[in-house]
Amino acid sequence: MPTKAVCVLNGEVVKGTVFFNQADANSPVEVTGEISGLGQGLHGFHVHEFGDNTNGCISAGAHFNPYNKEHGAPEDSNRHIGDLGNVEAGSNGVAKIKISDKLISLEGEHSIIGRTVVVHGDPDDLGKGGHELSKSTGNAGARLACGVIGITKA
Ligand SMILES: [Cu+2]
Ligand SMILES: [Zn+2]
Repeated sequence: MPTKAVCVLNGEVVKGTVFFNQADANSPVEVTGEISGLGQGLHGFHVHEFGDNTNGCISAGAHFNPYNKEHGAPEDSNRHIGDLGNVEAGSNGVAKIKISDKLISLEGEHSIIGRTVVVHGDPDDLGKGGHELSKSTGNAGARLACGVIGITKA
């Protein structure tokens, strides 16, 4: 049975809606949607551990990483489950999201439902930037907007 989830990103300027769709527990998750209010270019895009926004996006904690791996690119085997790479905004500040990811799941022990999507101010260097934060956060900078991933109608 397919599982669907949605996340409304709500920042001061940055807003967006992200949809998650998984045909069954062993299928990749299709991530689609749109984010507006961004600066042109790449912006780190992750699932963070906690569905807690009590103190804004900071309360969402670190990247979702139940296997204690290093930060990486979506195609890397050594990556956090939450590492979805970057979204890219055009000159109009809008990023269209179209990601298919084999590691995140909407079912099972490591489901991302109830966790937080964060979009960042800077590009995620995918662990390869040589910065002291590259292997933990991709040095993606400020948290511009976030929202909790919730179950939606199938
Ligand atoms: Cu992040
Ligand atoms: Zn990460």
